[in-house]
Amino acid sequence: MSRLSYGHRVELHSNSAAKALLSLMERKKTNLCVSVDVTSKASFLTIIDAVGPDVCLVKTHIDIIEDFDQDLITKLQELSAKHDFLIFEDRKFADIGNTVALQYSQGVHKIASWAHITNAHPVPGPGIIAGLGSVGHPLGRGLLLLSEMSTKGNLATGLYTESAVEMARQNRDFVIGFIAMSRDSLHQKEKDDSEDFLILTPGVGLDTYGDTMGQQYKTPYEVVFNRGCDVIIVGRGIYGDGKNIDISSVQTQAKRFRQEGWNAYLKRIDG
Ligand code: BMP
Repeated sequence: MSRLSYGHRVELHSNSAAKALLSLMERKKTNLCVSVDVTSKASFLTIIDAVGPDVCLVKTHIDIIEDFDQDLITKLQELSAKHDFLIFEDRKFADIGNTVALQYSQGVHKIASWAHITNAHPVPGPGIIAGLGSVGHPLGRGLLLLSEMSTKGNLATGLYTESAVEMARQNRDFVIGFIAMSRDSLHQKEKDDSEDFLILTPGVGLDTYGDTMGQQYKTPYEVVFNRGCDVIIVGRGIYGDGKNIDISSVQTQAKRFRQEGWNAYLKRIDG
């Protein structure tokens, strides 16, 4: 499956967010997602406008923005239209179905109203998909399950990962893929050509191996070519610590990661 082009995989999905993301990657020729983990509205929008031409997806942690308001969402949506990218709120829902449905649709952020994609930990069991799906599926949204994590010592391994994949298989209309470190957990069934999941991978860097809090980085080539992942998620590798943002350096780094990710993908489908 991972040897098929993004464009060829569009028709293997029924979910509109998955279709839109695969078409966009094919059209724009990028598999780069920038994770914009800064705390002011101004920096957030500045970085997104700078990286917009090079990304397929912008990943947000909307709850870290100090001066969040509805205008930020309006501007984010304008940038999404201007630069042609989708929006992924990295909310990591992890509660019972009834609670996550409320967290997804209500409160200050009303995530379901603007995020094309969000994600959840599978730890509560299938009820979390039912809860989020009751809100997101009618809106054409897509869900990613965290079947693995990038950090040292994380518990999402072995049977846990396999169970996450099974939960996704039971809910393919809404679960479009995984946050994972490789395609390995899917291999057996993906031989059956009707199954296709997206693998989005954080913990991607080119100049450092990690941080002081357990993050571990792999290169775009390693995750896309060797491990068969589809989208590289890069944060600090592009904008540093988020203070004193140097726009031209942000743009240079975004183009660098884009090129590395795309070349690894071309080599993979050529394979
Ligand atoms: P950075 O490239 O700056 O290390 O940022 C990585 C981003 O990906 C963060 O927003 C983090 O929340 C997210 N992430 C991760 O690093 N590892 C995971 O396993 C799952 C994540 O969502």
